[in-house]
Amino acid sequence: LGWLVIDVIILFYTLDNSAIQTRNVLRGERLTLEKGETAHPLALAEKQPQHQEEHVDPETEEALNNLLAGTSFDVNGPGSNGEGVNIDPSKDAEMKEMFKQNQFNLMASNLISVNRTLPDYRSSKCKSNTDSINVKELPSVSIIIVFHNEAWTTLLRGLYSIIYRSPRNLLEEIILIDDYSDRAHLKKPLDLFVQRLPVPVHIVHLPERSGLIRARLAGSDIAKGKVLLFLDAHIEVTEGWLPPLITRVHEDRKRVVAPIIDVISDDTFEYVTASDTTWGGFNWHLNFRWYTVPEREMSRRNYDRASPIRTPTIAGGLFAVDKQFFYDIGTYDKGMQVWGGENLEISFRVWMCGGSLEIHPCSRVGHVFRKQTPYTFPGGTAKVIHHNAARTAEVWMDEYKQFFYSMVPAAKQVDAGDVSPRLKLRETLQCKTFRWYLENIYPEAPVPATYLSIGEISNPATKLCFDTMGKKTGESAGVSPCHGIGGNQAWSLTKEGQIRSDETCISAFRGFSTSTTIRLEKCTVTPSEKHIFSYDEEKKHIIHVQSGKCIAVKANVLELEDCEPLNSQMSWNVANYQA
Ligand code: UD2
Ligand code: MN
Repeated sequence: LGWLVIDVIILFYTLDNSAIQTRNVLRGERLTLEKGETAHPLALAEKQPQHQEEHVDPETEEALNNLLAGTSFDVNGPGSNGEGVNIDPSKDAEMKEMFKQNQFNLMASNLISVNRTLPDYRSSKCKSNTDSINVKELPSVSIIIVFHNEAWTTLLRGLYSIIYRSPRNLLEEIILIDDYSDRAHLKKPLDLFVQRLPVPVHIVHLPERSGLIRARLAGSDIAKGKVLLFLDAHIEVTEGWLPPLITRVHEDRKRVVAPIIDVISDDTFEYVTASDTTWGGFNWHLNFRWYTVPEREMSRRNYDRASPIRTPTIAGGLFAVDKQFFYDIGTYDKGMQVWGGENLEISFRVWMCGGSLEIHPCSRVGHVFRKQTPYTFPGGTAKVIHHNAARTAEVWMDEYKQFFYSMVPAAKQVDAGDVSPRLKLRETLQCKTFRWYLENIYPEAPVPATYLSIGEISNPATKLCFDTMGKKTGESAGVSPCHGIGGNQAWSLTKEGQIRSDETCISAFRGFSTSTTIRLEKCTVTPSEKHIFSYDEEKKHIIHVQSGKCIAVKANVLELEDCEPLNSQMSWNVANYQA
């Protein structure tokens, strides 16, 4: 038995070495893989590079060689197995300077092999489910990656991870859309480099800055695969990531399916797995947000953590969709610019127009989440983001767009452009209402499906309004002079009796003193008694239902007191109140 063990160890050792050589082969020589062949490194080792005549100008060749000379292909080098890399403090200044280029630690990325190893993060259930998929029966996939000024090593690491970890016969092609970058490495050297990869890669260099939405459409328009799969340009896919996504789309072409998006640290490039009980939602700002999957959805899945999560929204960057279905439901809104908003737009549209959205917990893709965007927003960052979000609100949110405009008053000042073609699309597809979406798909949403008011809550005597003062939880709820533009003074009284501003609720809090203060707390899906209030329109009282006491303004904070009809500090106007 001892010898057997040693034999096995030696066998693995040699296998591993040949894998390393293969990966080196990919550096500079042209390899082609036929459909049906796998791109596994060991299979590639058997392949002979083809020495075709290339007519490459020497300058490009030299530029590529220079780039590759500075590129690590050492699978066992720093960062292998998904580990992070720490930069020596002596290089701190240089590291910080390089960080600015992409808003992630480029120096760390450049030290890590572009084909580094990653652990197989899947549960055993996921593994066996995926192993039982017959890949030959699945349709082919066009992977579409758009980028503006992406770094060389992150882009390559994404490409290698796809090539090594995807069944070759599923991969129709990889389409790269260069959204008018101005970095030399993304031009001719990249063109030449991708020709040498063992799967077909097409590059389109867009003649003007188009934004990620129109860039993705440039990709989908030329895609030959039956399924489209969009990815950001700074990702790494993990073992077994592809078949589960494609299987779900294949079984039902109206499903749009995303992987779990793991975190590649922007600081060390460590691969950190994300929770498998997280789904996508959104808040009043129309920001995409991650939330814990509610009990309702866990039980629908019979508590099977390998089973897909029906999610209200997707983050937007990584998802698979049937190409025909993507076109049937109106691709993207071409009126959106640069970045932002398209993720909620496609999420609302898919659900409201007869499709569904899923997160597949057996598919994991790492993504470098950044704290800031590194690139320019032609037209101004806020303006672009408000423009895109306003288009989503105008087309899809019906009366609920009020929540967005109350919270983000600046968005009202921005020209949303012509939304009539999108409204027409909604009409043609006979999509359901936003209320239907909130009631049936996302009852946990911070935007309440049924509400009695939306707008400011003001005390006429003092001209003070309920105000979160930008605080979230644990603090006394404040008031400040009414300014009439919403934002921190935007509140909604919901049918259930919550008084909420986005995700923050007011709550009756009885501390050690005899008085009861009103505090800010995170809203819960089912409100507890401390969160339940009612409005007496005649007396203008806001009453904490359980105690029967009234909210009064006292020295710039809110308190609960015995209700008195003549106390002007207990008198409230609730904007847009409708019982
Ligand atoms: C998230 C999504 C992203 C997109 C965005 C909202 C994930 C992991 N990422 O932001 O895909 O849905 O939310 O719009 O879900 N790019 C261009 N042209 C531009 C701007 C960006 O090609 O004008 C590229 C960029 O290089 C990148 C991709 O679009 O490859 C997404 O941009 P990002 O990585 O800055 O967005 P992210 O991850 O913050
Ligand atoms: Mn990204």
